[in-house]
Amino acid sequence: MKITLSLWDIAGQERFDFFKTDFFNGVTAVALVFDLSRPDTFENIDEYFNDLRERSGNIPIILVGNKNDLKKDIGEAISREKIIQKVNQYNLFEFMETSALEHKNVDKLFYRLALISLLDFRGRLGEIVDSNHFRFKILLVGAAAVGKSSLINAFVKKSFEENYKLTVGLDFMTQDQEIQDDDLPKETLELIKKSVKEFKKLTKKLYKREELEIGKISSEQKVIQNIEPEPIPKNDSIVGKEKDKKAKKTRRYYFIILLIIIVIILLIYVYFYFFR
Ligand SMILES: Nc1nc2c(ncn2[C@@H]2O[C@H](COP(=O)(O)OP(=O)(O)O)[C@@H](O)[C@H]2O)c(=O)[nH]1
Ligand SMILES: [Mg+2]
Repeated sequence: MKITLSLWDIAGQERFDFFKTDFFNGVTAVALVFDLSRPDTFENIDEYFNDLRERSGNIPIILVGNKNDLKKDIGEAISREKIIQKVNQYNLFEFMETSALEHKNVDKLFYRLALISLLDFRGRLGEIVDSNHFRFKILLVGAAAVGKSSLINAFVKKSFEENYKLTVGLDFMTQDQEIQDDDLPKETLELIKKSVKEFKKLTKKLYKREELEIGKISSEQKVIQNIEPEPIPKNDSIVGKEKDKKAKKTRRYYFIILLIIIVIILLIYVYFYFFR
């Protein structure tokens, strides 16, 4: 089964801005990444988790402890118990240690992300490319400099950069991944097959409807002839016209008042002249 992974990587600093956006729409699985050498990035997990649940419901999440290679120098900065407790507390799919530097568990991580997307298959529009080809949107979240971009780079480009390059806003890459049917439970395969069938039916219907609607249009209507330049309005825009109308109205108003005043003065004059 071919899976095309769309990998979305966000800048950790922009958590608040990012969680307000639409980037969560259609996400099928998330890697929640922290740095095994920096406990503060692990403490952050709760905030990310809550935001994720709020925005994406119960999509599967893999907890990732990156920079496993540093362990041999600094030892275990975050206790195993604490990590396991977090996995249980939040019902995360699993925990995995990785090293983008040494390319440890990198391919496995993305394989698992593709796999859990299939396990949690919801057959949303856009996920099914073909009966044997699916497209999933994977998101990597976590604090700044935990190695999100490095993990994606290691997986897609098989390379690693020492120099820290800040991700600005959002980065996006795609990569194909083969998944063995044997790795999926029978029920999941059945569900996927059923979804594909329904999806095909639905697209057929949509096509038919489109054909019907297009069929209604007469052939003359379909041809747009006589393409002429549209008249360019003079400098008087709509706003200008509105202003003109208003000015005219006030002018008329002042004229009527002036007329009334003249008439009154005239009447007073006539009164004094003839009756006194
Ligand atoms: N030792 C070690 N350093 C890493 C690893 N992954 C990333 N880094 C380094 O950590 C820094 C931040 O990585 P980056 O991928 O940009 O983090 P992001 O902000 O989460 O995208 C960079 O200097 C990387 O070279 C790793 O597995 N081991
Ligand atoms: Mg980055």
